[in-house]
Amino acid sequence: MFKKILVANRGEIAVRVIRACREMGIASVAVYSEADRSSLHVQMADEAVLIGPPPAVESYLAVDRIVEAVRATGAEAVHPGYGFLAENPAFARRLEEEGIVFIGPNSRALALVGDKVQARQTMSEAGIPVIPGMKSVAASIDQCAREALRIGYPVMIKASAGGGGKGMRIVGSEEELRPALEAGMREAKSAFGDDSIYLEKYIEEPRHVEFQVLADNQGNIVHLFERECSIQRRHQKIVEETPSTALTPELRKAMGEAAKKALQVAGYNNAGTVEFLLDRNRNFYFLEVNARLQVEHPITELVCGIDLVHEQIRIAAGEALGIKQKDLNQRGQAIECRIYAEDPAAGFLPSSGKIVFLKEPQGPGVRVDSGIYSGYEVPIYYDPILAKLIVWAPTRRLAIARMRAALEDYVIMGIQTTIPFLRDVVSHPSFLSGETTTNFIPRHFENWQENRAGDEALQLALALAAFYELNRPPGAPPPTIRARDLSSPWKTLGAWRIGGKA
Ligand code: MV4
Repeated sequence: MFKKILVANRGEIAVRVIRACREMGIASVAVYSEADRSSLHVQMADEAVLIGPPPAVESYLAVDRIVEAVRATGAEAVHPGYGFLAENPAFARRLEEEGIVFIGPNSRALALVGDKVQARQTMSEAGIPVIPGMKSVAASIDQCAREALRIGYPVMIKASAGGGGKGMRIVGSEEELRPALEAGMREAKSAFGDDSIYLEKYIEEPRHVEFQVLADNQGNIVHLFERECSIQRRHQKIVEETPSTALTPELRKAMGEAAKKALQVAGYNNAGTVEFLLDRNRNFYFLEVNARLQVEHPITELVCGIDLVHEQIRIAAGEALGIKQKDLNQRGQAIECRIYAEDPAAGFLPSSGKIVFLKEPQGPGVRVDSGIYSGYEVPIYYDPILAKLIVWAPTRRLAIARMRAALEDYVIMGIQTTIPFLRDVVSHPSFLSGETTTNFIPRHFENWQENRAGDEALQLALALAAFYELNRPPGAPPPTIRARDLSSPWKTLGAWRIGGKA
């Protein structure tokens, strides 16, 4: 087993990986930018190396500086977390060449699944259902027009280098095709430096259901069932849960087998996720492979009783999987809400500044994967995710009740967060009934505004408490506001604008 691992990331995911290292008796090395000197991951790691200025290209994306930090600290392996260099084949290859273990898939498999057209081709040849569409990248507008007629409108334009919805366009008819192709290619070029595009049949109101897979270096492979991730806003996931309300045991089995097959034919190892779209008739189609530990991995951990980061590290160290498919099952329901530093009442504008007061929820079945603390200053440079609130309960009804209670208890003052919005999302009748498609947020939460408590005395009391907290002398006790004193204090506290941004 490794003695020392370098974590090439920041925020909650770096903290998550550092915790796993500590549990496994492995020393951890954090890397950080000048904007992250006082970040939680730096405080929690055994060692920390400053790798550059705030912009990610000069720090968290700077391969040479990360390799230098590995050399300087004597780490044997690198965990990339998600984002940054996690799915960069050149980074994985560089580490392979340097004799450093990349805790993730091999660079060949990474390159294969990162090319959407090549991945589609590979999966289709392996008998995995893919969305009807073109077999290779578009060569001309005329070819696209012919292919679109064959596929049948509406069609969707996608970037081959794509992902994340960039360069995507829905085309309803032949008249719209040319301008949409031109716009899609322009967007793909500027986002990925590659204007290759292709066409697929447009699936209306799909669900996004993904399967977690673990594959070791000896050829053993298991899936850890699905995550339902349909509740998204502009391709950013908001709420994820498992099991999905859409799957039957038969469908789950077929999709799980397809997910394993997909990674097998790609020559993949370590943890990976296979994304599928599910149409109204519950046909499933391969969408893409996420070649990393995902943000929403904890819900799988809670229902399967497996620590995915421990498994990733063991696989990377060359150990054979100790888990057999027949021993895996889904127990209860898990739900995750992503807590972002964004103002949901102002079009999800990023919100940065000092967290002047923090109270994280706790209780049975409540897990908070967090990268923040009271007094922490949220920098403007990076992804706005602050923390993830994950709950587990024996049933979906109880899990929702637990999530609602935990969101009520969650207080972050000083910056705006998505917490008030999430409270409304998990309370929505369509969420309760499991009617979660990718149209959920646009349909039910267009132009969301918080329904603030009208009680002015309550608002004043909370403002005073927050003011006191901001100016509290050293040694003085923190403000206490008791739930029984006020109707819904935490809800209002969480929403109250404090700290210069009001
Ligand atoms: C689609 C689709 C409908 N039809 N492809 C969005 C992100 C990218 N990875 C794939 N995406 C989609 N591809 C076809 N042929 C609808 C989406 C889509 C979507 C997919 C998953 C989760 C949320 C989504 C939100 C809007 C559109």
